[in-house]
Amino acid sequence: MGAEDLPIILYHYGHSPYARRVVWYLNLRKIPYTQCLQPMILPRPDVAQLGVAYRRIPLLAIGRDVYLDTRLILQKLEALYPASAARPSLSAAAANAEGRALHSGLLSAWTNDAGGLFWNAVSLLPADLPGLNDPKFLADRAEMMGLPRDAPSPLAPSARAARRPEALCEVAEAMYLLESTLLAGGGGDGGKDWLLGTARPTLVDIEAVFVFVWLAALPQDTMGPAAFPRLHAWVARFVETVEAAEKENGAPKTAGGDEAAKTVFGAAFAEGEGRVDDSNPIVVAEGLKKGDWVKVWPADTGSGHKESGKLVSMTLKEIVVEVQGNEGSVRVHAPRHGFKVKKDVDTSSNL
Ligand SMILES: N[C@@H](CCC(=O)N[C@@H](CS)C(=O)NCC(=O)O)C(=O)O
Repeated sequence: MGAEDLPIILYHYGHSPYARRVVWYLNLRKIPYTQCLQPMILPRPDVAQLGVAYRRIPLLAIGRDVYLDTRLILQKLEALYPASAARPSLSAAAANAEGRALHSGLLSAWTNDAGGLFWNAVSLLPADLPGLNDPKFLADRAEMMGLPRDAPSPLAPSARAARRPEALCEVAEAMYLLESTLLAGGGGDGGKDWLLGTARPTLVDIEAVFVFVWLAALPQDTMGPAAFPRLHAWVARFVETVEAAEKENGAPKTAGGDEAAKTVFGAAFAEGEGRVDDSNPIVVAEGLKKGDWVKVWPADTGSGHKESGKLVSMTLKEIVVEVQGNEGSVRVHAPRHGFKVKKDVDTSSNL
């Protein structure tokens, strides 16, 4: 059975700019999925019943494999759902080696990594956004950032206002970079339609555009269409393209947490077990072997929520652990970049 026959469940909430990356991808490639909608703050019992400790959104289950972090999720969807007439390609690899480099490392790190463009965009959110004035939301995100509950929130309006001038400069600089390089040079005045000069958007567009789509809904300051016409045209083109795809595919099915968990536990694995690469420097340093009990967690945010389970596979790209949920086990896949793995004591005897 191939991944094509397995259920795909996206755990997310509508306001998550990270989840939009995956929703766009699935729609542009016409890959059907089911969504399991989550609250914007903890607790998330639907995720907990899978045995998954990770607290961030989104997560994607393909069969009995659960993928964390959109960077890995997008790469896995690429690998497990090869392009066909029914599933149009978004692959940057189809474009050229430059495109591959841009997607698999550079733009992804630029927009996502700690302190990068995403964080600067957060500093620009309007002061009156309801969540950002809700003490429960601020306490939840303080926990996510590893701060004590009574510490001043870096998301509170006053803290974001203090960072705003610098964030405006950072974001404008990023806009300038795209405007004057990847979006320029299409021949006409308007520059290129997509970052790699392709006829359709690619993964490279998704990696870069999501922060700007989020920002496009905000007051424009010095970053409006007059200053960055190509960038704004690209964002509008992207939104129009994904909205058309979403309309064509129709709304996804929605499952409640119990139904979603039943589907996951009842499904086959999407991938073989893989192996623990014993030449990997972290594997060597930690003395890791397949089957060892380990903890795995994100290094930037949400690091207080650690997966605990048996090491199934570890490569340069990925760490996979088997964790015990309510009705069976699932394999949790985390990208190696941005995540930590450490040997741990087996606290369970039933895996
Ligand atoms: N690097 C992660 C970042 C995910 C992330 O930070 N997501 C936000 C929502 S957009 C989040 O989880 N916020 C806290 C929460 O919802 O619990 C990814 O690419 O998936």
